[in-house]
Amino acid sequence: MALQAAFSLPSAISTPKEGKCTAVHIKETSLAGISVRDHLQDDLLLPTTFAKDFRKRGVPFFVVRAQTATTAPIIKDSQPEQKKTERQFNVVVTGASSGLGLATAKALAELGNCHVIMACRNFLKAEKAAKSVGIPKENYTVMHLDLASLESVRQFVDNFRRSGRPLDVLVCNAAVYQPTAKEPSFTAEGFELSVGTNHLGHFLLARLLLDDLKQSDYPVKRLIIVGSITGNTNTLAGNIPPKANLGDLRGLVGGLNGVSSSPMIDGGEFDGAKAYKDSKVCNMLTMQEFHRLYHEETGITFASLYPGCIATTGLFREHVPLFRLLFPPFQKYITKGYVSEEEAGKRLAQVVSDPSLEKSGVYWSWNKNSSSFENQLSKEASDAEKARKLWEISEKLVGLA
Ligand code: LMG
Ligand code: NDP
Ligand code: PMR
Repeated sequence: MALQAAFSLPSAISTPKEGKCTAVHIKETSLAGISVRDHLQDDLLLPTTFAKDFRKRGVPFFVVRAQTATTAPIIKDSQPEQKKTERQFNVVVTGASSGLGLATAKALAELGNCHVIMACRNFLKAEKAAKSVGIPKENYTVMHLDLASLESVRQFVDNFRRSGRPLDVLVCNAAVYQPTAKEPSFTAEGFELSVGTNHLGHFLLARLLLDDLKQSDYPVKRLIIVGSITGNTNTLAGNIPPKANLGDLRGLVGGLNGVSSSPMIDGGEFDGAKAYKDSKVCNMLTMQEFHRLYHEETGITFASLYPGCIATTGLFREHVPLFRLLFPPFQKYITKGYVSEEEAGKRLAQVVSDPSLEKSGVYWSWNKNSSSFENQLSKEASDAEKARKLWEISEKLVGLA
């Protein structure tokens, strides 16, 4: 309830009028003990210089503090002259045609001054999805990206650069999950599909776009890679078999091709559910290696997150029908780990632009009150040596080394 109340306040949300402000207005509201205020004394809540800098420069953001749901103060002190020249805040979201990616695109567009580049494999589906959730035309562009093809990743980067838009935030969100596949399938370059798409495609994309992020002159520069609880064996969910385990990475070294090497990172027999969980471990390790190598030098924030169990998304499309039927009520009423797509999208949107979530190298999670906190990763998902090895092998596989 508190979780819903924190963000599902459509009637209390109004979009800013042209030229006036860039953040979301939330009227005086109190729900389930949660107070959401319009004229928030934000300087009490945020590191002051930081918050002021954000406001002056017109960065749209959500603010959520421990035990209290709040929303971004309105930018009142911006000069009108500044407004005229202020550019949109540009965020690339992969896999924005459904589920979490689409909900995030919607939440970002609602901030007002944000332009979402929806990087999707199915152009028409993405266009329809954007329209169906009511994202205004001026707040999004669909660009083709098939993460299961490294050629397509390179093509996307070229197209994006040709668009002339600066890049402020990259969100690596897309994923495939094949829990019922008996045999592996492969990407264009012959990597097992789940790790090939979820990890290697994103690895190349993020590496190539790092230069663009570096060039951003916005106060917010972030690279976010979506992780998950199921890749973390320090949790109950991460202990449901098959468990993630990258082993000594021998299958990855061999190229995951299922011919001269195993299609699995650890060199074992193919298991689609495990391959997905392994890919999420790769996502979380990659974020940490980016942080270690580039945070200090570039000032870019690198982060990962577990948005909650969004049991209704297309991720489970290949699962057996009985699972798809029982999984949402199971998560809602038994584990209580369920979150709606809308709520999860708002969480990811916070990681994109909220100044209080600026810290780099963090794996964010949310508690029952929908307050964000820095979560602990499992031993394997925080193994610095494995992160380094994964980075080096991945570089070779995607042709960067
Ligand atoms: C596996 O199959 C594959 O076998 C494996 O290879 C891999 O691909 C894996 O991670 C992917 O998927 C999935 C699934 C098939 O198998 C399982 O999940 C095994 C466990 C199922 C056992 C169910 C018992 C669960 C006990 C939960 C807690 C106890 C609750 C007690 C009930 C109290 C009621 C008040 O199986 C299925 O497809 C069906 C299983 C669906 C999984 C979701 C669990 C549902 C549990 C029942 C929930 C009922 C919800 C009702 C809510 C109403 C409450 C008021
Ligand atoms: P969805 O299936 O709804 O969304 C996945 C998106 O990825 C879709 O837009 C899909 O495109 C896109 N995609 C798949 N393959 C490719 C590809 N080759 N190239 C480009 N895009 C591709 O699932 P979710 O929204 O649930 O998943 C989003 C993220 O959230 C994933 O990273 C997942 O691991 C993570 N996550 C999800 C949880 C959940 O409970 N659902 C829990 C924790 C993390 P298309 O629409 O064309 O199929
Ligand atoms: Mg899991 C607190 C308990 C919890 C949470 C938060 C999740 C999240 N799951 C929990 C518990 C359990 N799950 C239990 C007790 C079971 C046995 C019945 C169980 C089973 C289960 C299955 C079969 N759960 C699953 C599956 C999947 O196929 C999903 C998966 O592993 O995808 C890789 C899944 C998930 N459980 C979650 C989350 C978030 C998922 C979705 C996948 C993800 O993106 O990580």
